[in-house]
Amino acid sequence: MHLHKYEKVWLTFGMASLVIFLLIIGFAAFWKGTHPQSHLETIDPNNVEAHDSFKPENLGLTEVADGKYKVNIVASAFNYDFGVDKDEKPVKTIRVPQGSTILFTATTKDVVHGFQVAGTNVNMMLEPGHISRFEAVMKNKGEFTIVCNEYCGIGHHQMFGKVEVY
Ligand SMILES: [Cu+2]
Repeated sequence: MHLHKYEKVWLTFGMASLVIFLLIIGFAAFWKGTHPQSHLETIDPNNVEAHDSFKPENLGLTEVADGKYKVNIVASAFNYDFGVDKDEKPVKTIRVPQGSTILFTATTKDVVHGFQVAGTNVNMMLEPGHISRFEAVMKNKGEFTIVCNEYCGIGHHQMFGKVEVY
């Protein structure tokens, strides 16, 4: 079978691109730990408080065992609700020691939001009617900004928070 020179060039280019893309996906998934969140549970977006995890007193950080934490979050335009501190001020920073395991459980009351902890492998999509869960180990010390990476409206840039690993 005769292959034209340009055909060979394009075939090689196509196959090389495929291999490169698969390597990038493999690197992100197996080395960097980037995985989609669990989306199996559903919830009524108009009544998220009915779910135990999203009752106002259960929001934010809770230590469940030594080095194991859970963080419950309700997202809405344009805020992440991590509950309130002892002075009734909204919590914006989650503090955990290095090496902690955190189970993030989040949902949204209105539109699709993102929940990314920049610099870690935590990156969830929050969809109305679904509960997103993702467990991550905080391997590195530092301050990691929580950002919404799904454009959700005019106040999108005001959705933020922080994870501080000490
Ligand atoms: Cu947003």
